[in-house]
Amino acid sequence: MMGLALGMMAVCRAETPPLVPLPVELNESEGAFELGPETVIRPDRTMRAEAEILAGELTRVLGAKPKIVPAELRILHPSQIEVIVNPDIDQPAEGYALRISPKGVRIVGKDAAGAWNGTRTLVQMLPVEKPESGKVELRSLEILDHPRFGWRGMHLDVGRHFFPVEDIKKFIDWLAFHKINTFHWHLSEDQGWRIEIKKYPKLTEVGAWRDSSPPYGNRNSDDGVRYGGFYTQEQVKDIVAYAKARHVTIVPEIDMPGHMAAAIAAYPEFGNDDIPGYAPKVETRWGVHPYVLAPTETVFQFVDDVFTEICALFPSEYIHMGGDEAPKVQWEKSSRVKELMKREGLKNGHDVQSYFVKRVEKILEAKGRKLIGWDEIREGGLSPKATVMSWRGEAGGIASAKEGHDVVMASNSHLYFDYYQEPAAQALAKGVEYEAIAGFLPISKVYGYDPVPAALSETEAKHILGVQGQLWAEYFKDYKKVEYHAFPRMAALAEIAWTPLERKDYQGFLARLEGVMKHYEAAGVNHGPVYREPKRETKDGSTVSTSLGIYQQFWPELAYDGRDETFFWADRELKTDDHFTIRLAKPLENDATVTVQTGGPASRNGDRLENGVLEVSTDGSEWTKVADFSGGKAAATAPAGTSQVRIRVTKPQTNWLILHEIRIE
Ligand code: TNX
Repeated sequence: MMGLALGMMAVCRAETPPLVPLPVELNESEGAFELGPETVIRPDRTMRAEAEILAGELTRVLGAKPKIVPAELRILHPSQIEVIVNPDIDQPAEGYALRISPKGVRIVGKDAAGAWNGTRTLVQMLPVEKPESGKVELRSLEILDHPRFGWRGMHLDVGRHFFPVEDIKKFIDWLAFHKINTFHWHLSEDQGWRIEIKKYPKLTEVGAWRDSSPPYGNRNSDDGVRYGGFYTQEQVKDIVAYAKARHVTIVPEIDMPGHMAAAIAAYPEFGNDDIPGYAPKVETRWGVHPYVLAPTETVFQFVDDVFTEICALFPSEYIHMGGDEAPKVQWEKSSRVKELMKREGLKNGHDVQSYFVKRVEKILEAKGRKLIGWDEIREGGLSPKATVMSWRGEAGGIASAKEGHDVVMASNSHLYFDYYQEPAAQALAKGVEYEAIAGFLPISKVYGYDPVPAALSETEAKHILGVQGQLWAEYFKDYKKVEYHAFPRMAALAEIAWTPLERKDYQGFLARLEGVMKHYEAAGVNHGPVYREPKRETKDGSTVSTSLGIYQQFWPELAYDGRDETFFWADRELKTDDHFTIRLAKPLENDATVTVQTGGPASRNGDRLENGVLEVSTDGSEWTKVADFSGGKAAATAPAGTSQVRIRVTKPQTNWLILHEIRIE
């Protein structure tokens, strides 16, 4: 009887549906709605297109496409999903109310974006495949929801590598899935110009192609393979429409005056062609390159022309002008720039950068658009209306907000998804194609980020438009690798961008993420691991100590935690008598075999112990050698009564030390 009651409780226990981002308010109640092939979608006039998308998504789980019946037709339908807009509901922009009751689902948006967001919540609650019964049961509930920030962004660099139209659309689908409403599309780079500009055909004829790229595993070399690609304007229109239908705004970036080598290779007259040794080319290595646009009238005409075409393609309020990493060396050498500096009273390279940015802002303003740029647009003084994307930490964002500028937080410390999501060595142990640019940005760190810096007052904080994740593509040779880096960290981004601070809860997030991962998997998304910090515990309460330092999170306990995948990694060269010691939870009752293995794939088979001994002790003061290390390994019998086992270095070595699971059995 007891057992039965408990069992039923387990079945009925209210579990938060696996929603990421977590809604502002969610209340479950008794009862459920059964979705089946007879269910219809009832959109109002403004939501027909979105209803079509939803119908497509429901097809997967229902086996047939639900009918769409206009909401205005006042026929009562026994099983329906209403999707309507009502500006009078008590929600801010993009907010919505979603109610599930035995009679059906009702989604009411404050605006069309809000109603769309409601459909995304519904989609996250669906099973990932068709249930055998053909019926889907949705627990009765009520959700009231709206975003914390208006700018919930994901960036993607298509300059370093090019991803086909279909992949970009897939990417947009998943932004929408997580209610990320801004896609920052980084379209030009030193290594490739990726968008057709009719007035300047050579931008893509020449600028979209490079002669070589660095291969995985050796960034300072060349594969010698010609590489390139670009989007035609027709394709861009298609993508913009696709995004718009999903309430995702695309903010295009044309990066200038730096990161412009490809365009300058196509049109050398737009660079600083009056300096010695001038020879622009589409770059074949990553990093920061000296080729920057010249601050001349011809170039500002070019910029104006390019933005004319860009603005015709992209309806976004903001246009991104890049502005990052523009070296000043060429300007300093150019006599043309020197003349300009004299004429305009510019003292140095930063002043020239500022002059450049202000000219671009005028160009965009004349087209009715707002300028946004990376935090280097602050150099030499920021133009009054510019919005700043803070990437070099939070400093540029804080300073800009204090001066009254709008800001999007995109800090490389917490939001660069091109960085490793697990310790680099662990990733590289899987293969050279897991190489990433740098860093260590586990999902927990993304989740822990608050886009509003503590240094801002409440008024200043109003200038934080939102937050954005970055996907620089140097080490993304294909879209599968993009997915590997984007997911699941994008889920954490979504939650910090949407969910109220006080509702954030990492353990709850991880639990909900499991449901989200099922969606990724069913759709074939090549997501990365949910990196969990290893527990710093031995397998049985034994204690370990070492004279060596610890590299990253490769704790000593990991060499005796009962798991083969984890290991200890020292952080320096070895000296004679450095040691690693296990004090056993209780002395051995019988003789046991001890095996130790050092080195391994994480350090490409380096970091073995070259000269050392394995020793045992009953009291920790008298030690008996039981084996020498050979080939990085040692094995021996430890007699009954042994209470401590240690590895001792007998000759210095420059390699560090990796210590795999020590077996005593
Ligand atoms: C810095 S972020 C860059 C990019 C690189 C990125 C690599 C920024 C505005 N500039 O050009 O791809 O680092 O993480």
